[in-house]
Amino acid sequence: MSTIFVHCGQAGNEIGGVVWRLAWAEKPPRRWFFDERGTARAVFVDTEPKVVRGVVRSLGPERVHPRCALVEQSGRGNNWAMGYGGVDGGGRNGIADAALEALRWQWERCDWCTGVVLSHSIGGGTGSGLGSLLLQELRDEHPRHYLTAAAMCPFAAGELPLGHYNATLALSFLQEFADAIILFDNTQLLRHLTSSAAVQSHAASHSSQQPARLDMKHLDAYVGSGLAGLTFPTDGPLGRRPFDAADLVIGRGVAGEPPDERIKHRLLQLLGGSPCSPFPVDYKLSASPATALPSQNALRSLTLVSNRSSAGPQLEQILIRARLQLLGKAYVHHFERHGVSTEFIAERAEYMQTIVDEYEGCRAAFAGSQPPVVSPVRAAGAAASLSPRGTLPSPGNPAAPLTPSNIAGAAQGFALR
Ligand SMILES: Nc1nc2c(ncn2[C@@H]2O[C@H](COP(=O)(O)OP(=O)(O)OP(=O)(O)O)[C@@H](O)[C@H]2O)c(=O)[nH]1
Ligand SMILES: [Mg+2]
Repeated sequence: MSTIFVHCGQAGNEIGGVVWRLAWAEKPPRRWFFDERGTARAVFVDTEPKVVRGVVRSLGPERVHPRCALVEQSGRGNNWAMGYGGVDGGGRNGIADAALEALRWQWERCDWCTGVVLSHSIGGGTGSGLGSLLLQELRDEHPRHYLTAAAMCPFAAGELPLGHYNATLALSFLQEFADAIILFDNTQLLRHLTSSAAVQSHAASHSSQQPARLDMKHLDAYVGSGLAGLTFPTDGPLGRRPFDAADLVIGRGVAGEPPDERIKHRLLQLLGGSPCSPFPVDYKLSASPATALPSQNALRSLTLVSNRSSAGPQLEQILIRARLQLLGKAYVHHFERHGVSTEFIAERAEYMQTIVDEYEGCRAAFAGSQPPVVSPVRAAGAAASLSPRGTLPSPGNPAAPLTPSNIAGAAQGFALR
């Protein structure tokens, strides 16, 4: 049983590098993640060469199969339309074909593949646009397997002019084609890590240690170890198994130790009850000390992914910014030039609005203690609406349920100890 990873665009590959360094550092190494020759069951793809080459160099070229490290020279100019349609538009997207071919190749070499985990940012061009296309195509090829996206949201200040359009478009595709979305928010991550660094620096002021300076690498380390904590195999009633989208809380630690009731109690306090699930906190334990992630320097760690309505305001902020730009038709010519019309962006924004509204409905119902009507995390095998390759799907197809429930807001809770 294996899971295949695809790392797409700059941020996706930087995070992939962290995940795979942790995978190799585990003792004994997990055979689910590697083929019989010890290379990663992963595809690293970017439209610029630098990051993928750096990641391959740092992991060791023998760890990544040459046909699974795919690069182009041009980049996608922080433009979703170029990532989705290719530089020329018109459905010709050579790197997408190559990535799908590499994924097929990886898939055929697994005895039993549970699905694919995609890591990417949704604010640029490649991770957001190419990532959207890959998910759409993978859903077409594998309607009954889990597709999970670990998506980095752009900084709220909007460091890229097209960032909020890109994020809106990508989120609408993730909602339509993925079974689970793990949202990381750069702004929240930076805030969280800055306050942790402040605490550490306060402690360091009493010692001779210098406080660390925060940069993107710290964000990547945090996200990568969170993703590893979630997606590495655990010991469940069915034996050791890799990640599936049903896991919500994963404890890793000392052999045979039962779940700590105090931690469970604290988690319940933190999360509150859930009107959606009779099991608001579910543990999947890893019984081997080896699975305590080495980067954490701890024998025990707990990874938490919570499916909470708090993802709603996060999505809303992205949407509001995109809609404000759309009102003034700001920058839309960048998309039109590559075959994505203003109407299409408006449609996808409208689609995302329904998700935000559903989250708001959940929050309102929760506040009034009325159990809201939401479906559970979409099960593997749920039908998704499919579009012919290279054509843009129209949103709102009834086959793709408009529920917020497959978007998990993960930013606040990761790696609780
Ligand atoms: N957390 C995190 N975010 C990043 C990283 N690199 C870029 N970002 C964020 O991702 C967005 C830009 O996406 P990139 O991943 O650089 O873009 P890309 O997917 O390579 O697409 P193009 O370069 O436009 O072709 C911005 O919001 C950045 O803040 C990273 O290493 N970690
Ligand atoms: Mg790039």
